[in-house]
Amino acid sequence: MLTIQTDKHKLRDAKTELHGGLLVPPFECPARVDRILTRVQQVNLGPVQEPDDFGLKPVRRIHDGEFLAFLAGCWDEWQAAGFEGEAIATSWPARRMRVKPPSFIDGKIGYYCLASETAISNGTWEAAQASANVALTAQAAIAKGAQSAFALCRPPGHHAAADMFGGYCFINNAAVAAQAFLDQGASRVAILDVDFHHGNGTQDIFYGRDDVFFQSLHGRPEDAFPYFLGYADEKGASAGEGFTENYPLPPGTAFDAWGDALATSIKRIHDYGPDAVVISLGVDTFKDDPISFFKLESDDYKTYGRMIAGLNRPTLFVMEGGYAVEEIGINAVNVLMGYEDR
Ligand code: 5XA
Ligand code: ZN
Repeated sequence: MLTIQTDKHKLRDAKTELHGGLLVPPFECPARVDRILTRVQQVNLGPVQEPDDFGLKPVRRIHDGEFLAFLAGCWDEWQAAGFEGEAIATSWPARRMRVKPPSFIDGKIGYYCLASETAISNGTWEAAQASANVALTAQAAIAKGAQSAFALCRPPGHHAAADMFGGYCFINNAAVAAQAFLDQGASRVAILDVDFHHGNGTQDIFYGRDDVFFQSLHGRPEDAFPYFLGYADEKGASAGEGFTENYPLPPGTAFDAWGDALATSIKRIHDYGPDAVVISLGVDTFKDDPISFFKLESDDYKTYGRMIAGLNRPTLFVMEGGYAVEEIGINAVNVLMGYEDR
């Protein structure tokens, strides 16, 4: 399987994450990609290539222009305001307030942010664009005839909505790639999000549409980030009614129950008959993940890679979360090896 990767991910190197009331080193760190890449090479998964530059046109198909301008200027505006730390939102348009972007960066960042763990710093915007290019290059390889490809994206994307960042995400790489399939002639695309966290951004982007079938298996919102979306009764709206399906699962879920939910989801995707499948591949479902509560074992990743292969559709794997850095390479690449039945 072809892997697309760039060292530009290292430009995303925030030093702080707001976690448990403390500013700690971010869980979403450059070492994650280094470990996965090492494993890709160890098992000879296939060639590793640099991404092409697609510019912002395909990104604008998904994201709001004002939001992208905010991301591009945020760090400079934050510094110009004289703040000493990294850019972190502290105020939001909460219930019964005016949902209107302020001019001053301290307010503007709250308008465009969905969760304050994610700091913006020097290089964040460049890395986010490079990550989208990784997804688009892998998508292009499939459009040219490859049966599968691995977009080793960092930063991840599935929490990013059309006009919101957070949960370590800025540009929704999976959504941008899905839209590219459609723009190049596909009529239906399925997105299967197997990250521990609900893909709220992806759901929100496609909620009113019937050309993208969105499925997410995740920690139930009563207990897990992003908390405010991902219930089983969210099924899409207007033309999108019936094209979103959520599988919220409780703390302690191991592969028996998780795999059952996946089998149901795969059957639903099979019945939909997509031209292409995009997998939002997060491995924070692992039993030792430091910020999640599922109990998958390393071998389970191979098993479910095989299950995904059973769909027999062109499949783009887009890297999302996973913070057990020691095992992230084994777990992520196990999915890809399972898919290839190795
Ligand atoms: O998939 N999303 C993540 O892994 C980010 C979770 C952020 C929790 N504050
Ligand atoms: Zn996650």
